Amino acid sequence: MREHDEGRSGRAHGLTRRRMLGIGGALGLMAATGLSASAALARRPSITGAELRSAVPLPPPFQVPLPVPAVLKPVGTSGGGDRYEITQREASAEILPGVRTPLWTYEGTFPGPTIESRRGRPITVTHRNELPVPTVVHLHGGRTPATSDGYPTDLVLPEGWHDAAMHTGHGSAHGMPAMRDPRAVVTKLTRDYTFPLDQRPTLLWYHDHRMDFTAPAIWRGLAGLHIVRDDAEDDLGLPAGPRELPLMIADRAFTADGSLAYPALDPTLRVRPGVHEPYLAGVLGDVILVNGAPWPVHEADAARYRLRVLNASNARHYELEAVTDDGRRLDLVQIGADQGLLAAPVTHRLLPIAPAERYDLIIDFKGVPVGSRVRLLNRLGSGRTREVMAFRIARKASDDSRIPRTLSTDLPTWRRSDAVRVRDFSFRAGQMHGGHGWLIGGQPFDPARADVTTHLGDVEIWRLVADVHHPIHLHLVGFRVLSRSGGPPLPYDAGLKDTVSLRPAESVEIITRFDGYRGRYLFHCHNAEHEDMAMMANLEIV
Ligand SMILES: [Cu+2]
Repeated sequence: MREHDEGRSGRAHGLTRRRMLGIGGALGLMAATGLSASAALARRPSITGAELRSAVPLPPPFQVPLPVPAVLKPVGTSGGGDRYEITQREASAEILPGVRTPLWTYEGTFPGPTIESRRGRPITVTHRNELPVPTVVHLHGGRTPATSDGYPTDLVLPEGWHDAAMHTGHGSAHGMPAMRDPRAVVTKLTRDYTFPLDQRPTLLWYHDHRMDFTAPAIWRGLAGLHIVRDDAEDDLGLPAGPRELPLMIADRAFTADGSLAYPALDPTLRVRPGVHEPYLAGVLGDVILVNGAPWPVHEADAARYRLRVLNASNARHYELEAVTDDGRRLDLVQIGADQGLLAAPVTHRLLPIAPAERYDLIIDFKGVPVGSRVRLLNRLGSGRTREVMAFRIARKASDDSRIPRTLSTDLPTWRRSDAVRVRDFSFRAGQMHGGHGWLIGGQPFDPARADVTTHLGDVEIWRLVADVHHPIHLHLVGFRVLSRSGGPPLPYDAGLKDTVSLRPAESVEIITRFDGYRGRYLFHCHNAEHEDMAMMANLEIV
């Protein structure tokens, strides 16, 4: 049976000019120049957010070597699984040459250490919070029981944290009522997160997901990679070892003393959430980091490389291209999406990537002259933000890697007729308790409200519509993109996704099956500032 859920209807209608003015940042500026909303949207603004400018001298591009985050070693093995320990603590790092930058870190580094796991082999990660604020860990893209999924109120409190501070703090910036959540499971100092990892191999990432404060916590450094592997993927013959590189791309800005700049209303991140007015649509930096290094360079063989790209930026979108010194664009051969291998490779010349999306790419440096460079550029940037990183081709080399024509045969094949329900959700700016908010279906996030209740195993179609850019992420499940604005999906929508990029005024249909575990999960915008300003909703699987 097919039922249409109109409960949180999000019918597409044009943005009003008033609403455009209300959201600040780039779009506010556009509205102020007198463009009508429709003209503004016709221009498809490339950014949603406002850019901070660094107050320190920035290094020239392509000088700092590309770091590759260390792989974390398990501290033990028990019951067929591995145990890890991560301490969340303050540290400082030399991100810009000659400049010390204080950070909040997992294990003292940014990015945090990479966890490498095997499909179906469970792991437990004990996180210990030595930071001055509560934290929550979410494994993005993980098929994780709700108790370990990092619900935003499942806080790990630091030593000496008083509940009073927490409860007066929640939501005060936007006048929200204090969000006491009776279902929250709060722990003191440590928490064991258990990940069964019974899922397709892919690049996941873990990051902070604390209620109201996710954006500044990620910005300060609380993000790391997690790679799930399996035998079938190992046997494909893809580039491996030193020719497989994870690339965590994130923009940041720096103050005169070398600290990370961030327009928090409360720089202690203890009490009052939110950012200053010009940044309500998102915080962008003017320095592009890859694996924590500014515009790095990597010495490469003239051979195929597997690039596992994550956009870990709070709000910045990129449109990536790989350009040789003589102006040739190299193919970006996509072999995987957020949730693992595609059925077959898809070749791109330009690849848009929204916050939290991942692409698994093959790039072939064979034929690029030794001593020359291939620059990874961002077509949506301007000035220094047009550059991302470079590969310097250091030597000729043999290459026995391959790109099989069939990469996987286990992608879900849900059809429209499989869906038992269709739901509509709008993602739009709006008023929230007298202030600015980002709303789903016209409502700000409330842990106590059941937004979506579905049955384990149900297939549903969701129709998502946006005002400005909103990368929409579902916890627990992967989904497939069915359509964009009534037309077919775009080439980069292939495969199984967990985050879909809604562009201004766009509508997207996705289809998924809610399987895995019962419990309380989330879906939300992964523009981290939007997420902190209430663009989240509950997904209850019963
Ligand atoms: Cu958003």
